Amino acid sequence: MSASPRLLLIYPATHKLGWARYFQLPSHSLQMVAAATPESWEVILADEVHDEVPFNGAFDLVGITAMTHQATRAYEIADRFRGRGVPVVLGGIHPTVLPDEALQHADAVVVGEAEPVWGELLDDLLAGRLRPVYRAPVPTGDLLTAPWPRREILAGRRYLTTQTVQASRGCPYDCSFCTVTPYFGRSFRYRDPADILAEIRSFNRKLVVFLDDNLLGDPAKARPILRGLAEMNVRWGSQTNLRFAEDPELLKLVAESGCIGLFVGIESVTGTHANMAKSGSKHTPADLMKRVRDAGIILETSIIFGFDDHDESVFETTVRFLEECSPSVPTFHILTPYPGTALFRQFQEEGRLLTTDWSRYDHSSVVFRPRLMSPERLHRGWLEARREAYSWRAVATRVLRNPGRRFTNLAYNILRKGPNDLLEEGTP
Ligand code: B12
Repeated sequence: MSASPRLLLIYPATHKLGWARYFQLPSHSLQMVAAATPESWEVILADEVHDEVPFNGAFDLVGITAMTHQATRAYEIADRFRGRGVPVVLGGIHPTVLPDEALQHADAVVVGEAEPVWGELLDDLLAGRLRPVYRAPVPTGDLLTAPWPRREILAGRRYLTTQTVQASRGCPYDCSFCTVTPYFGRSFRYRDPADILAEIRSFNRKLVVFLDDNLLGDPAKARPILRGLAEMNVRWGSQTNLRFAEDPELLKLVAESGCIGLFVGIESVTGTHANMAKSGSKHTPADLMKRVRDAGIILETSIIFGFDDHDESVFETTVRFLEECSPSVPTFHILTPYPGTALFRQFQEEGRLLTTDWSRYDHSSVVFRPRLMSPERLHRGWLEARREAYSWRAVATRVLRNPGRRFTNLAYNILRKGPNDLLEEGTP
């Protein structure tokens, strides 16, 4: 083994992105693994969105992260390194949920968060006693202690921003299709606000992106962060759910703290999944969306097609609803039963999974048999809804109806419109 052991961390990519690669966010997961790595190790990143994987390089260990849609590519890369005798560790959401599958392509799998087990794994590797599974304890409590990500590993590549921050892990909800709560358990942990704000103060640009599942999910925990942000001259965006807009004072604080955009899951506008468990609200999603829009915040809404009570009329109903509410940037997804979720178990038990080719678990393919329409109809409806929502007329209407940040809004719509125009019919 060399004097300073060398660790290669890989973010697998499933396809080439062209110019769009400059608008991507860097892998926070791998920056956190790097941060948990002792300084005695040299850490090298291969982000396949930007780089070729250095298959012939000299490394003591290769670590690969994988969401489900990346798993097939992650396994291909792992097999090539192992073919040369380089040990490979797989981690992230997919290997955590299916460690036995991942172990067919790796010398070790990290189940759960890296921080509690990564140091031990590296020690074991150097001592020649690597175990197959390193299982982090299921998180408990409400305090998240984590080091700052190691951003130096990103040097030399152009991203939308490298100023990404994670303030919390987990989510208070447990939606049947989502991996987050099965993965993190019911714990919803926030970092100490002083530490979050210190990290943001260390930045030299204005734009900050929070990578949280639900930044405003616990308003009492979010308020000190927002108050701190309001005193800095930053602009930020994140993911959350609409419930925060029920409280006019919280909405005002969010706007005053420099929030420019929020990504929220609407999930469905009809049937039992309409606004999901996140409902219980006295307000309709349409009302909450209007409040956010009036506060000058860009709202990116996510819609899922394919729930069991969705028939062919869902596409038309959804597009009309979105025309009515005019969220700044609507996005559409095909229901995807990720392994580890209640939805996956349900479809497996009902014999409705059409494939376990993980590369197709990307929200753009139909991987299960829908209840009230054919897979082809679901795929076509999704495609047509996207095209209709991104016609120039629809884009112009949305931009005109959103009072705040018209230029950013238009630019964001054009960015989203590009891939929609290129969509092809083809296989569901
Ligand atoms: C931020 C985020 C994004 C960002 C950034 C992604 C990026 N560049 O990494 C954006 C918005 C681009 C995005 C896009 C998508 N995302 Co996303 N995203 C998230 C989110 C909210 C946080 C991920 C994150 O960075 N967390 C912070 C890091 C530090 O935590 P972590 O990933 O858990 O990593 C820790 C451990 O897992 C472990 N670990 C991770 N990797 C490795 C590797 C090794 C070697 C080791 C040892 C350990 C280890 O250690 C880390 C530190 O403890 C998660 C939800 C979640 N909580 O995971 C969804 C999530 C990961 N996304 C998901 C999905 C589906 C997508 C999309 C496919 C959706 C779509 N079709 O548009 C796309 C795919 C984009 C792509 N790059 O191909 C799903 C994945 C489900 C699954 N089973 O695969 C999640 C879980 C959300 C969900 N609701 O289920 N996403």
